[in-house]
Amino acid sequence: TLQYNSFEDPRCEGYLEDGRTGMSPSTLKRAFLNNLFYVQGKFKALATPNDYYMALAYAIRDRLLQRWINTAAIYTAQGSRTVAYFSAEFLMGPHLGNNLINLDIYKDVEKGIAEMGLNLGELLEQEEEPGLGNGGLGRLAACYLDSLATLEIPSLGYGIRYEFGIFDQEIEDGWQVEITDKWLRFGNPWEIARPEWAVEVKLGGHTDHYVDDHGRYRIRWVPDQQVTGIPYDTPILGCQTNTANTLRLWTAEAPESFNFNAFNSGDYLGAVYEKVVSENISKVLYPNDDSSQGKKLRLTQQYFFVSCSLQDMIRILVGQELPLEKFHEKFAVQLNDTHPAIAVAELMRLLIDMHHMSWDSAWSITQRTFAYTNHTLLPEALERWPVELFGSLLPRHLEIIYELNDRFLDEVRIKFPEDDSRLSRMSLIDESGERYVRMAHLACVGSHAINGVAALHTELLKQDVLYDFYQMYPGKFQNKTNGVTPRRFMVLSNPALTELVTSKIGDTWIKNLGELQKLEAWADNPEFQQQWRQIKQANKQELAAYIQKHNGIIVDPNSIFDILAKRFHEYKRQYLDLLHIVTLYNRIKANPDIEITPRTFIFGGKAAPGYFMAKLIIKLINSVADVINRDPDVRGRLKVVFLKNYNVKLAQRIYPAADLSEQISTAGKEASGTGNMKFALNGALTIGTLDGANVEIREEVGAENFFLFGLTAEQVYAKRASGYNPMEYYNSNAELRLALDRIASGFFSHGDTELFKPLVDSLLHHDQYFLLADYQSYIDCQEQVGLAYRDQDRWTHMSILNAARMGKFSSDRSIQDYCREIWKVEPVTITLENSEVTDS
Ligand code: B1N
Repeated sequence: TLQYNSFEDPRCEGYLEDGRTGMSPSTLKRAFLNNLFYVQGKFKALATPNDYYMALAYAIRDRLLQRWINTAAIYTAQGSRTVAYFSAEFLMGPHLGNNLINLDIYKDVEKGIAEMGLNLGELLEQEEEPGLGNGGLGRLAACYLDSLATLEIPSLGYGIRYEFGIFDQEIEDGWQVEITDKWLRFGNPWEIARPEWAVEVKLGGHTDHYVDDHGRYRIRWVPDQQVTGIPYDTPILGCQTNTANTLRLWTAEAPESFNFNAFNSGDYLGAVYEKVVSENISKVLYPNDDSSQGKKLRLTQQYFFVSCSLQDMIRILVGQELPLEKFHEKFAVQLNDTHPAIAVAELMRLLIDMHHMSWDSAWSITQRTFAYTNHTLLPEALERWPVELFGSLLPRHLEIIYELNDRFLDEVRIKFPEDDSRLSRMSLIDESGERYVRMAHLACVGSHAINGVAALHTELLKQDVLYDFYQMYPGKFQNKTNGVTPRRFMVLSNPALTELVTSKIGDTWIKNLGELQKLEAWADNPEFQQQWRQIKQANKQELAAYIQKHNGIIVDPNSIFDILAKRFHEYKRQYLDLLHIVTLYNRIKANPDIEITPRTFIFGGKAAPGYFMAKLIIKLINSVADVINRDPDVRGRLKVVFLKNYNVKLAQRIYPAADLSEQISTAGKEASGTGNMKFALNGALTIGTLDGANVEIREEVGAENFFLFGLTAEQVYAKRASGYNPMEYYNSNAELRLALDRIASGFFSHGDTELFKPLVDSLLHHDQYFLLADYQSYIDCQEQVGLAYRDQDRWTHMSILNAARMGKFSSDRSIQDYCREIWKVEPVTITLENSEVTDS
């Protein structure tokens, strides 16, 4: 249909534009109205905001499909080497706005929508975000998919299509309440089901050892359950390229022929029950960040998506008429933490049992296929499965792991003779008490590369958590500092700053973030400084309006917006931020005329539903907010706000409005952090410890543009080793004592001295995360922040330099490093001209 041909847009040069691919404003408008009518079955008089959102989403999806199909066609024709990113979490955030940015039609669409009397911002608000992740780890996977597509790297994201993603957080009486996230309620216009590529996954049962017809010794897995995995594909568009890669997420269903016997014998309910059990596998995301629960359903989820994905890759390989021996040449598989580490045993099983390969060939392919990223040093997050539980679900994999372990420990014995304690430390099976399968060890042994996510983290891995593995395989260890995508976290979320930057240095920084450095030339230009400040001010006003709407609190956009937004965890030390707030409050109470740079303290974040202390900290923040925000003595100098339901959508509002980014974890605990990068990119200054990527951020922006406080990781270890006593700090620091006493006294809990007792006691008697040790240093540093903010020219200068020096923290840089140093994969250019697909 050439009915809507339009040649008025220069981007369309070289191919004919039609109603489904054209990007000129008139074509887009027409497509939008067509979709409203033909897909939503509505016209303007009856349409709801959601109908409009859907109509626009489908109009944009049409534009993606052409790129997507071309991309797949070219990868297939060329047999391109492909990255498979295995992750239990993909925290994508809303798609529509991002796709408009990457197609470079945001402004045109905004204008076209406005001409129809609608508001693009309101339509974007309609999208339910796919919250299929907890925090940094899931969001990193999403940023990496964006960069892979932008860099034109053939890649697939593989994961689980959870029916319920991360819970929605409500606040009732100051407490967190969890609500199920029904993100699929109104349908998902961005995915396409591919039932024709369904695969079967076996579970449970036992193994049979037998001799086959040719007299060969074989092993057969006799499972007692089977589920079907259905892939759902979402296109992942690169920025200003034609590349559209795929995120392939698996849904679990009961097999077509499930429990035929039960059904025939009239046990209808029994048969339906089995269907329910199968479908539970992809029902819900485990809401824990940085901890592992050891639940069988979680292991089932992990195995389910890994098995589906590896079988899918074998289908692709066979489809391209490549032999299985080339699996590692076709695919580079990245294991996003140990959640998919069972893939090591599953690929072995598929190659040996299903495809009759020898152990040695299979092992060589497996090791050359996988690489493993570690994301945490926290002991409670290191995954291990009780051997019995593991064997009841995956009996064949347990045998494979035992065999792998025998061979691996032989290797260790050769390299380190007569060192039994090393053998037991390194074994894939922990046999110190109840026996466990150690997933990090499996990942290390089965991978050719092992990486941490920031320089300090990688060093600590080598010195501590994976010390023995580093001694065994020093060449496997690498650092890959995390990064974030500037498309979503700047271009989409901070359009005013994007425009200002582009007006000075052109727009190539969007795909080459190092170019932001050119802004340094403007850092002291008064006019530029003023524009920079005005934009921050406007962003703060927008957030202030959001706060007023959602919290009913009026905040002052001239105050410092001091923001801590991330998952709640004791090691992230939201509680330390609170101690600062209570200290300032105490100073005001003692001296109502004291000069204090006005601040608005903003918190956002979810706590794992079973994490009592984290939930109590949320309650304490809200309780302190209630008192401080009402107290007339404070006279507007302090405000405390807890923004509920922190997610990608809200994060996009928060970063552009921040003056101060709180990155205050105990040194040695935060593997990297990525929020730290997003804040700084948007011109916030950081107050932080020497932890995770903070170290590198400070290196890049310069020590004079970073508010540093607290013990180093080394000092923390030394203090712990020499016997840390938090009570000494309490006894010797009057302001600290006053702050803790105020909390303990029931002042923030209507006189109830029991409510926050667990929090106060944990600090006084354990203080696992060294809050009291870092308290004074933090308070002093915050004093410096307050002073610096009073000199607006100095502050703006620092803010500009922070943004200008964020080049290193683009996920494009991270992905380029992975491509070069781990995956050995090259870009493939996608053209739309003269392709089979578009000529039809
Ligand atoms: O991964 C992020 C890092 O920037 C953060 O510092 C790190 O805390 C985070 C079990 C995790 N590590 N481990 C997890 C998530 C879910 C789960 O079930 C562990 N998340 C991180 C990206 O590198």
